[in-house]
Amino acid sequence: MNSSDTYLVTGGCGFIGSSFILLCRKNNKADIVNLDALTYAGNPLNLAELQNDSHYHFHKGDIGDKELVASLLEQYKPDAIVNFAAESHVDRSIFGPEDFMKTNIMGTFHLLQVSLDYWERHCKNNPGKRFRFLHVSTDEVYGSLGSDDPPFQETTPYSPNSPYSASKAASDHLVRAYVHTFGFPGAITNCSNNYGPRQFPEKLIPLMILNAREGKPLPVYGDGMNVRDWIFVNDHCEAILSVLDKGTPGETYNIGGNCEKPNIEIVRAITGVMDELFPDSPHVPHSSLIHFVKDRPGHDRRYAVDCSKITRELGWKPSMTFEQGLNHTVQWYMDNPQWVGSVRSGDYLKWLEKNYEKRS
Ligand code: NAD
Ligand code: TDX
Repeated sequence: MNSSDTYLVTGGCGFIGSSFILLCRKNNKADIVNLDALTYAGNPLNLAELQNDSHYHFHKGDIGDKELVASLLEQYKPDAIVNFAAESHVDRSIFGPEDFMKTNIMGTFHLLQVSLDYWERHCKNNPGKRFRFLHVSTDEVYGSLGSDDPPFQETTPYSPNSPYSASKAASDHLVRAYVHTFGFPGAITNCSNNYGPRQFPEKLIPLMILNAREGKPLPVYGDGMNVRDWIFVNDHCEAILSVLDKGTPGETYNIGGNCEKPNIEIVRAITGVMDELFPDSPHVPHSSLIHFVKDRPGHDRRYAVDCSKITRELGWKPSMTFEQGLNHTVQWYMDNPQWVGSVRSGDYLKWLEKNYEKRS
């Protein structure tokens, strides 16, 4: 891919999509067309700094809207489509799975079908037009590991356990089937837990940062010993760029941070950073705010990702240490009260009430 390329990015107003777009524009990597439905998780403020960038175009809409997607493909003739658009929160998928099926399965299906048509008409028989469809997925499709199991590899059988991960697994299978059946140049990335600036504060790390600052309880599910493999969001975005540039169509690439930690360790690390930043706070030690609450139903015990394939084949590896990444993230939330205010709408407050009332 080169700097005159155009990428159609879906879900670009969300956490990872916005980081990806900012990275692309910062490096003048490609022109960006961002298609986002602006659900509760999509925040135009995430990309406010691009408002005068003539190489960035925003369109509000649904990936399942075939006419709209077809017209965008005709208008912009992108060199790649990067599909971030999804419902992404596991707890929400337990309380209300329908939107997950609509966007993650049917939305991806419609996007694929329209993209296939575009590719067949404009790229397939045109040696001058290199095209990629990159589907951004999750390590959760592989299910849950025991404490002694080896990390997930690309060949690990799918075994999704939540409505969220089942919907992502279904979308991965659709991409795979379009590659196999039609020779469509799709690739899939399965990444572990991201953290960093602009993550919606329903997810563990930003929720704990904001609650700790405000002296609210820090709700740890179950015994706090569920393990996740944490990656700083920019490392994930760099990995996606390397798959777009150097990846082989039809392949799957696992992406991870080589950073397995139990949840309680993450929460304690956050309270430690808060103690250092705010030694005069009445909530010191912030660890006194930790509360163990009722577990998530079907809570996967452990995720760990073997990302040796992308390192070996494409030369990517994570660069941010957890300590650096966490300090940077906490500081970002402290420095951006306007952003925090903007996402704490009525919907967010209703969600907190619904989720955490059931756990107390
Ligand atoms: P997010 O919830 O922060 O953002 C999702 C974005 O998609 C929002 O901007 C939303 O408005 C948009 N969207 C939702 N439905 C849409 C639709 N029908 N049409 C168009 N846009 C729509 O999610 P995120 O954390 O940035 O995750 C992005 C992608 O990465 C998802 O596919 C997710 O499954 C995957 N992923 C996330 C993580 C993680 O730790 N957050 C890890 C691995 C993979
Ligand atoms: O209040 C909480 N307390 C708590 O103990 C919350 C919100 C979470 N947790 C636990 C549940 C998980 O074990 O922390 C861990 C992380 O939870 P989430 O931030 O909800 O992430 P997770 O369920 O692991 O899924 C995330 O990583 C993979 C993303 O939300 C997915 O989109 C991605 O695919």
